[in-house]
Amino acid sequence: HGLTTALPAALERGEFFIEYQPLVHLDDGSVHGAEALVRWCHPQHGVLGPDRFIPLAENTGLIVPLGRWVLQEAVRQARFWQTRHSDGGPLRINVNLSPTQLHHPRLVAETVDVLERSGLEPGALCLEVTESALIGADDDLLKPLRQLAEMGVDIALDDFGTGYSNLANLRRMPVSVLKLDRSFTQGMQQHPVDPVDLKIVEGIVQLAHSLELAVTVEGVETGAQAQQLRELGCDTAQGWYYARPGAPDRIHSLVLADA
Ligand code: G
Ligand code: G
Ligand code: MN
Ligand code: NA
Repeated sequence: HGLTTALPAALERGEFFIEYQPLVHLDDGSVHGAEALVRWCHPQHGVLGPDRFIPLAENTGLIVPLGRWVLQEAVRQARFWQTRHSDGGPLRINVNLSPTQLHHPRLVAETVDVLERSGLEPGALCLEVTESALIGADDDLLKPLRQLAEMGVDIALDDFGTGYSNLANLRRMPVSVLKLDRSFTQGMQQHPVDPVDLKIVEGIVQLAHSLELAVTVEGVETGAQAQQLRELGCDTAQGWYYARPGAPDRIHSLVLADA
């Protein structure tokens, strides 16, 4: 595959960049943080989304240096936003971790290093891990996440509801946020909303809150969905209704608009 062989040189040449999508508090729409979403500005094919190259990077192991770059860059950016807001702001940064990164022996050491060098407090970082990456996870896999969580880093279970994880398993996972998959939010767009869909989301939110997990909803595209999800007790949201992924300056202006 041409894209696969081009990956290492692309990283060296600085062809990757990050877009940021805000996460907002559902109650008042204020900015809570942003998720870092990597893109590849390919010299021939133009801008490629992560779905086009993350799986290739996973297969070849290039995800490790690429993921390290994303983490460094996103943490540096978050620290920059914080210093530009006079109050130092609670702005948080979410970074996706792929399964290979999760298995990498230096994940904890490198994350600590990136945080220390940037000056960002660990509590401002949230690492997103997909539900499927943690299915059947044993202690060896959970240990680094536990160490990060003990330092104050938030761990979010991404795409929640699409995997097959046993809900009871959540108790032994060092997770503090559930990111409800976009498919649930899409269900909120039907008129009328299927009452069973409502019950399912309501149940997940109650369970999450009883385990002291926060609930973020993805893919909010309309005000009606936002209202519905707010009534169901979700905490934070992300989606085109608030903002599409975009350049870092966009986040800065959204935060300033709140202030
Ligand atoms: O923007 P969207 O097409 O931007 O993202 C698609 C998917 O790619 C999402 O599920 C997201 O979790 C994943 N993704 C985006 N950026 C990264 C990244 O830096 N690392 C990993 N592992 N996944 C990412
Ligand atoms: O981490 P992950 O799967 O969740 O990344 C989020 C993905 O969802 C990215 O591809 C992003 O561009 C996309 N996305 C973000 N907000 C919306 C939205 O409101 N609607 C849809 N359809 N996709 C969204
Ligand atoms: Mn994500
Ligand atoms: Na997701």
